[in-house]
Amino acid sequence: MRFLHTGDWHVGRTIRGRSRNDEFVGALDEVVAIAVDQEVDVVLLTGDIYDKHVVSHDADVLVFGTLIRLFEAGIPVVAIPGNHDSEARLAAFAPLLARVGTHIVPRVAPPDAGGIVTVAARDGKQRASIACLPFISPRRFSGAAELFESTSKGYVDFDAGVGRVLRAYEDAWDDTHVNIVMGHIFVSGSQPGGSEREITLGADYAVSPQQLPTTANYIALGHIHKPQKVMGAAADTRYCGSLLQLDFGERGQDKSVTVVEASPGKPAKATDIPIASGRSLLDVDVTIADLERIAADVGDAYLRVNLAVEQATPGLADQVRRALPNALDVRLVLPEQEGEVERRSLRGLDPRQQFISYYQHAHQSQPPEEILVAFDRVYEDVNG
Ligand SMILES: [Mn+2]
Repeated sequence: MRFLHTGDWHVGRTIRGRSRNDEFVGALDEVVAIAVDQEVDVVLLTGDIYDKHVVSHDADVLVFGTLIRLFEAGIPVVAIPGNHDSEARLAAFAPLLARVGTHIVPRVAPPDAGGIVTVAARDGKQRASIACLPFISPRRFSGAAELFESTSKGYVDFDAGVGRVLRAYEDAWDDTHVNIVMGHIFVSGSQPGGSEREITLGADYAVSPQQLPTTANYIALGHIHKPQKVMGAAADTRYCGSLLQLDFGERGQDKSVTVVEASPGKPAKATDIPIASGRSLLDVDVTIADLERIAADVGDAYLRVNLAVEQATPGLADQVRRALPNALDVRLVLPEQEGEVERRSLRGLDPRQQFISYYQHAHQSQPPEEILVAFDRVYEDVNG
């Protein structure tokens, strides 16, 4: 059987207030075209379908339209929520979408209560048993009693608890089927793409590769935005990555979907197929004299501009934006002063690391855990 593994669509995501709807339209056109060209039997949609719990009409139009086009092409979809999706909203839509071939598993469920979705190949000869592991917050997973125990016990239990769920799926599998796991989880050892929510990549959300079923023909994961094969897992386990470079942390990353050929009892063969519709996100170092030349080079890329000047004068950022209409951030780089090297090196860090660095500088000590928790909460609120 052939599967198309895609996820982390984040439909509805904007960048610095600019809509990316056109890019999503292009990328999802590509996804549908690849599914049709490759004659896949099933699309595995591994969570973070939407970017936010509260969804814009444009985002719904695009997601529903994509699912209907796949249905009309005779290709069923199996989908799970990610941490960006409202599982309650997807649960509400599930019975409707089931009528158009999209099977959503909104919550973790035992194998015989909807946790495993069985799909037939289009030639009717083979069947796939797809075990679904939607995003689960460890806080909910651990159960109320364990909220009173130490944090370390909490995350050991999350890892072991996910392992128990996966073993229950494995026990229910039929070895004449193609057996697949799809999950929205962070497997320890994988490399973040740079714009996932940091808070969901911590140790308490990690699942160790040893917990993943060894008898799976393929394990399709969402959550990490950089496409990659997961090391240390017995079965072929991959993150398909996001469809667009969603933020500057993902600049320079090639985006793709994964097409998987799998048969019962045989290793799968996975191939990444590029998705080209998204604009590039670029960091550029310029002077005022360079602006014209850079404008000709960068095409429609979104830019983070570091403008080197002798001194800060009013209107510089406007001058950059006139020459480079896609400059989203403009930062002035003044001649090296004390502290400048340190400030410059901050640019390579993600926001959480920048905050830690700021805190260390301001307080001459490490930020306490509760401050970091508060930072994560505020950052998550601001970033939706
Ligand atoms: Mn995501």
